[in-house]
Amino acid sequence: MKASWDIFCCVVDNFGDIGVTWRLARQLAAEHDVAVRLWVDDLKSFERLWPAVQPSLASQRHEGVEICQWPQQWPAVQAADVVIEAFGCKLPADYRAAMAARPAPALWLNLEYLSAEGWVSGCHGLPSPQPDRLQKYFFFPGFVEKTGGLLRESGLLARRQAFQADPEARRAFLASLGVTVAPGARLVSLFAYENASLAGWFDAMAADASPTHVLVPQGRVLGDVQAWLAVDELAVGAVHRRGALTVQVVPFVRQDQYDLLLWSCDFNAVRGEDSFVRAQWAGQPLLWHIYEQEEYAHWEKLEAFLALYVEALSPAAGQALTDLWRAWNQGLAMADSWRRVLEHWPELAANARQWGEKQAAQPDLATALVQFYRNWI
Ligand code: TRH
Repeated sequence: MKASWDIFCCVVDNFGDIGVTWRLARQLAAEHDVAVRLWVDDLKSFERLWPAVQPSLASQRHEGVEICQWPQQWPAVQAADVVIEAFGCKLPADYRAAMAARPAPALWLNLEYLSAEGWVSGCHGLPSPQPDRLQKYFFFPGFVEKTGGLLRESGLLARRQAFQADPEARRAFLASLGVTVAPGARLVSLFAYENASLAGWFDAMAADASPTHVLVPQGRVLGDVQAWLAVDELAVGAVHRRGALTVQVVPFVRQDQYDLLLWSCDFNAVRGEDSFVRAQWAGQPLLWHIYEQEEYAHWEKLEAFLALYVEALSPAAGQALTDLWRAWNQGLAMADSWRRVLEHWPELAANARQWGEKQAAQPDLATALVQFYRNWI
């Protein structure tokens, strides 16, 4: 009989919580032959990522995953063999009781947020003592050995490489979004939170000698784009030109299509957790707008990642990228660091590809979870 897995997702804000858990659920069902149930408390956010999801349904199946609305009144269900509590969301008390009542114990994993900080490898896989015979462990994704790795579907890099080697596939995908890129223009995708640095960065691209075309999916950063363009409204499809810069609003696409957007661009500005990882698999230089945490805790995460990511770069290229990322995350001027990033472009592009390949040489997160379960049984 197939092992059963229950994944619990509480949408705190934005799309990262459901973005990660849905990606994991899909991969477990598709590649590891397990029965996956995904409990989600906000199906409307989910629908944005996967439009086939119907928010009114208590239960539905997509991509081999049983998707259940996490109800106020918890139903009597059997607890699964493996239970994933994503990002510290609290399991329903009745479900915990169902776990304790199982004849064979369930494996309970707290899937943590992604961080490159050094302490992560020391905490990955540690037990978290619980009453009632329950066995809970911390599971940390990460970029280095002794962490749980990153979400990466089987064959992902080969699919990306085939797409990037096929100009017609790129052209057709962009055309489906209403995008036509002028020959020689640098294509940039921009997914970010509100950001005070945007005006300075856009000024620099507008003043550049070579053309840049920025695609902005509908979302939180549009207010800053609108202010920079000095327009009252920015609907999907809007295209504006200022100097060498073309700015275009594109729809928020389905999660798997978002990969194609990242693969199509020469540079990707991303945010949060899931888009950040997908941009790394795109193999192109990137800019991360990290999710802000209390007491500036996000800053150490940003610096820890940068330290790893620039390791193989020349000091000048590494400094240019580091300065750009710091400026973007502090609302500072971008013109100087962007100019230096452009100077080191070929080196940064090669590093982005190598970084993706190095990461892909480690076991992916779903495989690591399945292996952890096998070792635990
Ligand atoms: O949306 P995010 O900012 O999400 C999060 C959450 O806020 C979470 O609480 C926080 O802790 C975490 O960040 C760090 O960013 P993220 O993680 O990149 O999620 C965005 C998802 O949206 C991702 O799965 C990609 C998807 N997406 C699409 O499917 N289509 C699109 O057009 C775009 C732009 C994104």
